[in-house]
Amino acid sequence: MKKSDFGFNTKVIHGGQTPDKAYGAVMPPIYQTSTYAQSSPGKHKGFEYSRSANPTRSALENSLASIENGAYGLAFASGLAAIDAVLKLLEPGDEVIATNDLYGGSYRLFERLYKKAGIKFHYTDMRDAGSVSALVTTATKLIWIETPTNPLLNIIDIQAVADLVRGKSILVAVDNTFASPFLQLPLNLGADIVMHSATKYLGGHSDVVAGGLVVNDDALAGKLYFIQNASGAILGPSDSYLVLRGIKTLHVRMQRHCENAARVAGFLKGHPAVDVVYWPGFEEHPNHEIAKRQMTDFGGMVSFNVSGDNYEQAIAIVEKLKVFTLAESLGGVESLAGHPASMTHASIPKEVRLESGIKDSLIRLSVGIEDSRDLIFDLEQALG
Ligand code: P1T
Repeated sequence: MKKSDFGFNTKVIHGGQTPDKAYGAVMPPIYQTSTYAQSSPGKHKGFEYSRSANPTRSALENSLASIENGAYGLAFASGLAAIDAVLKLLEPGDEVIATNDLYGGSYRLFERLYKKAGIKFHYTDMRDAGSVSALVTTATKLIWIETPTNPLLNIIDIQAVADLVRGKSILVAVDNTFASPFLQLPLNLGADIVMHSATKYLGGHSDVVAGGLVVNDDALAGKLYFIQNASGAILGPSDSYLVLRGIKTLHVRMQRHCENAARVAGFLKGHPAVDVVYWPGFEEHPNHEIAKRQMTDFGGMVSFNVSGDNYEQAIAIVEKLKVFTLAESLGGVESLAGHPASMTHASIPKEVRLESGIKDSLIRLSVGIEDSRDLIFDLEQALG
């Protein structure tokens, strides 16, 4: 049996991994070294300098490729460093079409750094995949999809978008941070690049900041590897180890995240202090059918607007939570709550944010893997 034929639960543990060559260590040692001895100039055992490659990082990169059903993985110092590497593929004058509801830091990177490098960004509501067509020009080089989106958990049909631009020399990149490969495999759906903030579900324990890219195409992998080495935003060996260790339990954590999120979403729906609940598992979620088709479950994130669109009330609620910690980030074992307008999405101008539907009364929950009963009690007392 080829390793690529393994099921997902086997891949997260064994995919791309071999016992260490020196002593058979089952987990890759943390090769905390910057350089490697050469017996003669250019004669070495496959590693020269740790910016170019490091065995612990390579183990993680092989794991990333395996779990995303890709051929090549690359690990970066953060999710944003991974996005930055993708944008460095572009030339001045190139155009990008991105989803209008996306992580504030991605928007900031696009608008504040790459716009001045001569890249043009168009934002559109990709819940209707057709909205992409009207924006495609001969200058379009990249489609940037986030699904489920951060923070409104909109669902974008990856295959439909990929089909629209097939054969047009336009790269389709999917930020798979919110879903993780346990829920969705963008490369199988026609995407060219999968990106991760491995800080989130892949790492899974809120103890590391990391990013990753996975691709299939040899030439694209070569260009990204060149950028990774030339720009140098690589993930260090200790952090690579932490992400690799996190990945080994991704499947069991994700099951519990999904179960708990379903219970939390069900509790919030119909609560008098809550207006809209955003969770793709609801049948009335606008793209529920697409979520059912392209994902294996509905994820661990739930967002909601406080009744009456009341900003002060939203702040009071997040301040009162005791089991949920008020903090940026998501995807760790512990439950977190965030207020996107003032935290993760504060770098998006208010009018742009409101246009995408991210109100000041929005609360975002990263539902952890605690007892769901305790999470619901906590929300009940805070909403009460
Ligand atoms: O934080 P970093 O590892 O650089 O990843 C950036 C990033 C990229 N894409 C998505 C969808 C993200 O959610 C993030 C980081 N997001 C948060 C810190 C947050 O709380 O939403």
